[in-house]
Amino acid sequence: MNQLGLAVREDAVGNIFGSWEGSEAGLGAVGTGSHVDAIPFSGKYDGVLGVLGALEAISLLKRSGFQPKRSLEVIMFTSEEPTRFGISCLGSRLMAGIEELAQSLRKVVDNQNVSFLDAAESAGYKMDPKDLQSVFLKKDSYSAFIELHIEQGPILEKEGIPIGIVTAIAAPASTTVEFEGNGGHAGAVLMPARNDAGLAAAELALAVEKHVLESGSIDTVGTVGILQLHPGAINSIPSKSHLEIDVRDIDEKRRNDVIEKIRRSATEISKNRGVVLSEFKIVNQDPPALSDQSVVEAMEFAAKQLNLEYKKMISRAYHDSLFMARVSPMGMIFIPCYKGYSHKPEEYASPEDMTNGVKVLALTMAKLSLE
Ligand code: HGY
Ligand code: MN
Ligand code: MN
Ligand code: MN
Repeated sequence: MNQLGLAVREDAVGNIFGSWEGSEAGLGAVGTGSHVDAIPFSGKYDGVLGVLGALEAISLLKRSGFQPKRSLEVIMFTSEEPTRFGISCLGSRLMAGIEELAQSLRKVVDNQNVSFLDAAESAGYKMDPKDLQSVFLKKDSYSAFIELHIEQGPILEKEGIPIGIVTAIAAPASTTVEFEGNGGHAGAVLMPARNDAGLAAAELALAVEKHVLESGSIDTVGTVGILQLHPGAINSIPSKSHLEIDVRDIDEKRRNDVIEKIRRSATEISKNRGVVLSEFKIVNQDPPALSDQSVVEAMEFAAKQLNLEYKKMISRAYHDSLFMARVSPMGMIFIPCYKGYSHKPEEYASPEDMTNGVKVLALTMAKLSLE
């Protein structure tokens, strides 16, 4: 950002902004950006493309002699992927002004009992709890926000289309569940005497799949991505189990119905197996987001100008854009990725596809900057 001559600033939680001041800097800026953090054993394009690609788009506009009217801003968001403190997209959720999150971050601890405030301080972000509210964006800070991202699905590659224009982002939700039983010796406790918390978790994991499939829509998806057993020894009956369940859909009500069925199954399983359902917590249950028509039109204009075929599509993964949509007109540009792979090391996007994405982003921003 410094090398490009952008004015760099950082907020209390480490969202980083690089601004190219326009001739009418008092107007809402045109923002773009994404994240560079990642889940364990992930790829290197998810998020990173939207940050480095944004810088390249700015560089391209500077090299071509463009003069922005509205300022252009690149944002690198804090903590999109990690859920160390229970919730993803920490930076963008705070920017969107979610008051309950600002309140909960004052006291939340991770599974090692380290508080968010202490963790932030050791990462160089010492703050007073009330600084969390300072991250909230002021009204009309952005007239548009556009995120460039790999598709994370197979459609563009399969159909040989270089650009995806996102019209909506599916609605994610996550839940944590815990069962507790008596545990005991794996040899000495006979089967009729057991209440195995691990088996309760296994049964619930299968119930998640069943309820998701029962929705009857291909758009409903559910995953048990974390399943932990305590004490985690081969010769000990699990006395505690912990599941984290991710459910998504483009239809919010249908997704919520699935979560309700999972809740009922958890209660039923705990009764049948004589274990205690010690937690059923909905961590987040976000609504979907629609792209803004004016941003979609600008992206279509850019793709047409560049002679690039495009397809309108839904984002099934979520992004910082899901939360930016609450405070700014939003749009997203997708590019193909190898076999649709994402959240695994084989993730790949070709230089040619990335170049196309950067060009569409640059032209979209230029157009929106002059409006
Ligand atoms: O999980 C998601 O959709 C995003 O990659 N954080
Ligand atoms: Mn991701
Ligand atoms: Mn991402
Ligand atoms: Mn022993």
